[in-house]
Amino acid sequence: MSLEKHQTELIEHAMAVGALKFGTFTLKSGRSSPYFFNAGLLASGPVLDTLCSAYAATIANALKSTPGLPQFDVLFGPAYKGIPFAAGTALLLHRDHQLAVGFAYDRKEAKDHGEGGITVGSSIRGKRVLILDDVATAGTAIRGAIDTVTREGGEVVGAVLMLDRQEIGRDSGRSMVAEVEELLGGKGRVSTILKMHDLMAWLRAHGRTEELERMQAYWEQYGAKD
Ligand code: OMP
Repeated sequence: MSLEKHQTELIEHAMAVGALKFGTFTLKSGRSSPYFFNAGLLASGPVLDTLCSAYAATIANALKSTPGLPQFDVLFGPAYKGIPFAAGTALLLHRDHQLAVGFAYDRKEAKDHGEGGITVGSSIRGKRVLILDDVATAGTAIRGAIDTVTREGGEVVGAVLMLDRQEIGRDSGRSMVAEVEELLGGKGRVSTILKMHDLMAWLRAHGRTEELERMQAYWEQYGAKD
């Protein structure tokens, strides 16, 4: 499996800033993982450029594929980490891919004065919305974002993720992606910049055998096989 340029750039830049680490980490699920990707550390102009360029390229490719992402009006980045990522990606979709879309995000706490409401930015009511999220493991965080958009009157037509850890979803014993795609109307509705297997391909290409073996063992235990 060969990686695309934007995938390699994201892996290497994320490692350089300490956002992607190999070692031993405890996840939200309680699983002990041989790697962890903390998107909150992608926090400088250069690394934001790398990440948002990768999101924009992934979205542009997925819009042209079959089955792929449907057309959408607004990119929704859940608070907090998704806010700068959605803004940066909307900018690059316009500048590099000639796609004009709005961006929006939620507040963690609803505001009861001024303009009120829980979403900020472009209106999502009655709009086709693409959710942009960072890491998905069992799919709990992405489901929360889908609920928020739906409650505010938007139609979630798809999602784009920075990293799909390729683990089993919350509900059915199938992969997280299969569960979320079903929720959103079918195959192709979830696109990702990187999957766990892309990280493994990078480790293999760089001769990092010990880390690769630990990743393989984790995948055999917790990976989604569908
Ligand atoms: P789910 O909600 O189960 O899909 O897990 C996604 C969340 O797990 C992310 O929003 C993070 O809070 C956290 N996480 C990471 O950020 N990076 C990882 O590599 C792994 C996790 C995790 O705990 O599973």
